[in-house]
Amino acid sequence: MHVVATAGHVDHGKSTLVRALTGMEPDRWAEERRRGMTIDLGFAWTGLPSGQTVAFVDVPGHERFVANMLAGVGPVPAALFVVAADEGWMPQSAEHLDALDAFGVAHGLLAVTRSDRAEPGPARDRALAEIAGTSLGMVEAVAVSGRTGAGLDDLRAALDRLVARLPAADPAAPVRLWVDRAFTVRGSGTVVTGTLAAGTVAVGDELLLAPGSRPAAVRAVQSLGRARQRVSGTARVAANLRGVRLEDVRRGCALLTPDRWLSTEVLDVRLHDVRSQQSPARLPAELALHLGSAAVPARLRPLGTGPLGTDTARLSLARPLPLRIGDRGLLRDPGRRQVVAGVTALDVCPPPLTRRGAAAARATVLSTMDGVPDGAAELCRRGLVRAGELRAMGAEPPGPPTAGDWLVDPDRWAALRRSLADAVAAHAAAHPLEHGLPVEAARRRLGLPDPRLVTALVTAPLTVRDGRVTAAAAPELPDRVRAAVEAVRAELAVAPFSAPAADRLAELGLGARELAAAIRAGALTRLADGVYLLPDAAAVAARVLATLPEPFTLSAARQALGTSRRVAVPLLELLDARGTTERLPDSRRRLARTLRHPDT
Ligand SMILES: Nc1nc2c(ncn2[C@@H]2O[C@H](COP(=O)(O)OP(=O)(O)O)[C@@H](O)[C@H]2O)c(=O)[nH]1
Ligand SMILES: [Mg+2]
Repeated sequence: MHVVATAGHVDHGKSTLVRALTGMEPDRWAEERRRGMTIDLGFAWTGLPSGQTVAFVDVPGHERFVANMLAGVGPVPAALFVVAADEGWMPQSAEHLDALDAFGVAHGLLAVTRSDRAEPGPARDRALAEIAGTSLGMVEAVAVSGRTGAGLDDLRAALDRLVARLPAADPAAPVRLWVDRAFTVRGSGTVVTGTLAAGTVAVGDELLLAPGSRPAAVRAVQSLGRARQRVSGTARVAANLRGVRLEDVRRGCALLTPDRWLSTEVLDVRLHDVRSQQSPARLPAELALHLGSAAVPARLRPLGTGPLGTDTARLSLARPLPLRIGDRGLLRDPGRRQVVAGVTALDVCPPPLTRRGAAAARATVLSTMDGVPDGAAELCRRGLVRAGELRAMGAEPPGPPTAGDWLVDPDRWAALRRSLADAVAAHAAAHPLEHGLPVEAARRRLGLPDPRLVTALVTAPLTVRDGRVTAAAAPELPDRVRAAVEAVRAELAVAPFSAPAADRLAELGLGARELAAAIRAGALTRLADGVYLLPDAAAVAARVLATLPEPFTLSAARQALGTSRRVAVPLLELLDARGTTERLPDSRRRLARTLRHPDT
């Protein structure tokens, strides 16, 4: 199926033409039929001589209802442009053409209607000249009369040629169904309709409703009035949803394949076809972004200039939209009732502009971007990004993830590896008793979002043991030494601050060389000459001391730790040096209020 939107000035015969082609009534509301004027979107469809089916989204031409027109045209890839032979080019002819151009609609056809009332030549020539300068380019023109039926067969043939040129949509693409109508059907609940650009909606699908990510299960699907198990874009789709109340959904919402779309309130865009009379740099700041069937208040911040003036800008939206790189939309000035510019989304997840000069730097980056998703370029710019997030932006990951779902730019990775080595060395110097830098502390120090990235960064001579990154090689202890060290560790596990006495160490055969090896292996730590404890002794001591009334004396600390002065004195000095404890002028101590090393 193909979907084509009508466009053109009010009363130029759009609805009459759709009625004549399809035998269906596009003006659904009684008020529309009473006033003889389209107010809201209408839907109708017909077979073409080739056997193809074309559905029409019939739009209102009156300037008061331009927002409805934009919601109908936004998701549709082709337009049937209508101009009346007897009236010729009119204000909404121009406004609708501006909108099609801003959306980047590339396929179209001109119908010169009411040609029973006037010679169609002048209106046709003017319209073709106007259209030629837009994204539609050169289009076929057919003179018709919705009243007499003259030219309708030519129009059907021309529609066949038009739809044959439309690019095929990918049925496997993620679904983003922009809702253009929502209503309830007695006994079935909420139904939404929309133009499905690509992808497949099937009975039983678990989709998400944006904004808000409310789960929406597809209970039933219809297309062109018939129940279907599945419908692939491009198509008109009606979906009966479970879990969604009518008040939860309205025009401008979208049904999404889960995890495949980013909802964003901030995006960087390229402006094109800026139509404001003013200098482009002085575009109004408060605009409306129309994209898909949505219309959202948007604040515009110009960023950079190109050959035609302001060329890139940041948009801040009043509510989030599910957007991808390359999405086309338009900006309208609701006050002046005027299409201001088309936009192409360049970056749907842009960095904040907080530092001085950030906007100018951003403009330089944006000047290199064209709205065609490029996974490698995105990764290079970001340094670090989840593969799923990149896909949700519309870009393919350039390679396999480095850790978890994380992709890392090679240059960034090399720099991170150097930073990690530095951090481990600095930590070892500052904390000689600790066996390496905790992975979580390394993650924070490197500003990484996931500890798995730290682990992935570790290569020889660094290693990870017991949740810490260390530069010390982990030499395997000879069996005899290991047994002796394990005996010491077992004793310390029971009494963490009863450092083995010299004769106990001698009895186990642990001399200076063996003890040094045990320290390198991370099995023990040396607190002072001849004083050996488990590597986590300082942290355990801090927890014990935290239970004491403050300030406490050395003697109170010694008793709480269940140890002697031989251990307590160097241990407290170490804690003082690390800022865990604070030594007062009277030699009593308390735990420091702000720990200088909260990581450890
Ligand atoms: N004579 C004549 N009148 C037409 C033709 N097409 C539409 N009309 C009339 O023009 C008026 C507006 O038509 P309509 O289809 O509602 O225009 P729309 O606003 O573009 O949808 C109606 O009174 C129609 O009867 C045509 O081909 N010939
Ligand atoms: Mg109409």
